[in-house]
Amino acid sequence: MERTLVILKPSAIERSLVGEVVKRIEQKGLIICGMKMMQLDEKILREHYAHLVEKPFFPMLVASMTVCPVIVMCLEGKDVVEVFRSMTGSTNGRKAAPGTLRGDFCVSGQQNIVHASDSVENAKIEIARFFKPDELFDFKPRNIRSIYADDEI
Ligand code: IDP
Ligand code: MG
Repeated sequence: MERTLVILKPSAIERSLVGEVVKRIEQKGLIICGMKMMQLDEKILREHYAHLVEKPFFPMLVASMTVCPVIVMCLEGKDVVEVFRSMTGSTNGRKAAPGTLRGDFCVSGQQNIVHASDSVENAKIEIARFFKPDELFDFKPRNIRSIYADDEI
């Protein structure tokens, strides 16, 4: 099944929103196949946010992403990249729809609590950037047939 990368950003850690985000992931029926705390640095952020390195706000973004450790998660599910992007909502929390993580828990364009991979291709690259193979677990919960129909898995 498809996988995606999630980062619980320092804005989630410092505001004690880890449980809220994990709760929604579990309630939705997504499988957590990897999860760890780590301290990011500028080197990894220059890779992860390569599309933003030239933006004037990039130094501020690096500062905000390194202020404390983050929690990285790998999620698994059918179409999980699209599913979790829609649960995340628009980049700017002030514009994100109510019911999404950003729409419900933040009001900032930068301090927006979660990162979610934006394509299947990028998800593969991002998962390999943040996880070693032996930190990911290939298992299915025993109630998987209550989560998906037989022809969906
Ligand atoms: P995304 O997180 O919704 O995929 P991206 O455009 O990939 O959005 O930007 C990555 C992150 O960079 C955002 O989540 C946000 O934290 C930060 N960011 C994006 N645009 C701005 C901006 O205009 N000002 C400050 N921070 C920004
Ligand atoms: Mg992005």
